[in-house]
Amino acid sequence: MSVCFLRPDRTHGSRRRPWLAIGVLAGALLLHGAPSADAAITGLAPADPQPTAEQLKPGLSVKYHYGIFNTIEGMIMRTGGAKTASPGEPLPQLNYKVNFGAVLSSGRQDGVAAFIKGYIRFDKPGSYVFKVQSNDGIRLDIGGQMIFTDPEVHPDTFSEPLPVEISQAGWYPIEVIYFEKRNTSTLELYWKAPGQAGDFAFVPAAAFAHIPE
Ligand SMILES: [Ca+2]
Repeated sequence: MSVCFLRPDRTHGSRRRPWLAIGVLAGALLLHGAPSADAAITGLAPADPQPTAEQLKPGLSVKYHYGIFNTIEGMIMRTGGAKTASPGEPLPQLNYKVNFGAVLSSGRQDGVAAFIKGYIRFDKPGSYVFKVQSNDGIRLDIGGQMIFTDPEVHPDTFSEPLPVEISQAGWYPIEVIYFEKRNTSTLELYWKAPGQAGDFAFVPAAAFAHIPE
């Protein structure tokens, strides 16, 4: 109320603005939180400059932290994130559904957090639709856009189809932050590329690469 007394000319606006602010916030959450099956994600930026064939090695790079985590955010806060993680063997592609087996290339079955990085190649522009299966938490970014997150502990769960509009062919940065708490673990990335026959297929190993640090 003190604002109203000091600036009586703003009284009218101050009655309306909270609703405006709530509307804008709700809109932002909707846009950022859960891409629907209808709304393609746009604005993905290709790597600039594009990596050269000489720089690139197959698969995605991965770094690990070990511990029991409950959320992506909590895990990053507790560990310090990728900067302090230990490098592991690169991942040829994201097709891990290992039941009670070792998580990714860590050699451990539980209590693993992974920071996965590299490039994904879109051979032509157009509409690509991704699908993720995860257990436990995951966040996926491509070309600087968040494509999907399911940041807490959960059993094997498929995402909705995640349509993405690619405006030019080439290599795009990809980042996956993932953790496995206990029991079974799964990390799978599927796509349906433009003109791809049949159902969703794993993003092929040929579409992933990284620059070793
Ligand atoms: Ca699990």
